[in-house]
Amino acid sequence: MKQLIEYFRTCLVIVLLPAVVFEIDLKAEELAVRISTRPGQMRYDLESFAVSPGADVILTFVNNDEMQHNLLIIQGSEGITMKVAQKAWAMGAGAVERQFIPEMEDVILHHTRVLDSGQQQDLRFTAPSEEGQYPYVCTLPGHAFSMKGMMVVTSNPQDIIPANKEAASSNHGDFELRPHHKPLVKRAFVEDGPARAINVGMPGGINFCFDAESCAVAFGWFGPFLDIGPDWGRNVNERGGRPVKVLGERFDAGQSIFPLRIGSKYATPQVEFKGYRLRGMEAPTFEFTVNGAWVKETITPAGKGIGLGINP
Ligand SMILES: [Cu+2]
Repeated sequence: MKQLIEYFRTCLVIVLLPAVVFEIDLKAEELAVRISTRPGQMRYDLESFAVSPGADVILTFVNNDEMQHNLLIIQGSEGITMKVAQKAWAMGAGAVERQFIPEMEDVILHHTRVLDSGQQQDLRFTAPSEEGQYPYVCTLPGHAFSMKGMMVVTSNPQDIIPANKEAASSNHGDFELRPHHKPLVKRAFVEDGPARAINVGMPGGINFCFDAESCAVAFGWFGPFLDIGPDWGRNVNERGGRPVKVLGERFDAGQSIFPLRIGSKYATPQVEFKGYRLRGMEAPTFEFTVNGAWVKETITPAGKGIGLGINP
């Protein structure tokens, strides 16, 4: 009899066990999402993912790039991604301490801090109960043009978009020139640019066009660098190809500090371009004479916000 009870008890345990395990499985309905960066490309490696409404999400953001990045999940109508990014870029001096997170509590749902190269951070959150598209973006200066993606909240798993092709390809043309780990210089005529343009793209998304005629920065822009497609396949002769296209958004290079004047305040200075020097990772140095005096200027991204700094 005792043996029989023991037998039934064992059977009961065997029958119950799978049910218990199953229940634990159901309770642990968590979605683990891992997003890292594509080194040197200013992109997330995952540009869309789907979650069910109200799901528990663990999003691990891994920064395996050399640059700093963050990740904000936001909500809002079309164009909200750039609105948030531009607000972050306009934060000025306090932006770094505030992790490039603008004060937009109703828009920003979750965010990481600014991660250095090699760092990672987990975001644990409950997915919105409302179905829809929730963008994510990096708000470091210039990054939002390419560093973005979409969290799709849907109760229909079939809606899961396999690695969002649209976001990944963008409309930057077939020959987008990208500064990866060091500044890039491209001597080419740019649309609406000066005749003797030297274009510099810097990792971090700050770019500028130096006018070798006036020896001053003509304009700057942030975001992607150049579409050299129109100039592609031509000879070195700059005038041969069609003007290359500036990608991203132009900003005022701060004309008040240009042009540099030596000697009389009022006379138009005689400037002569002598050349530029590129040293690996460092920003390029331009050399020219102003009324015979030799001048060297290193042009770097501004310490804060969007802009350029000049280091004589
Ligand atoms: Cu970034």
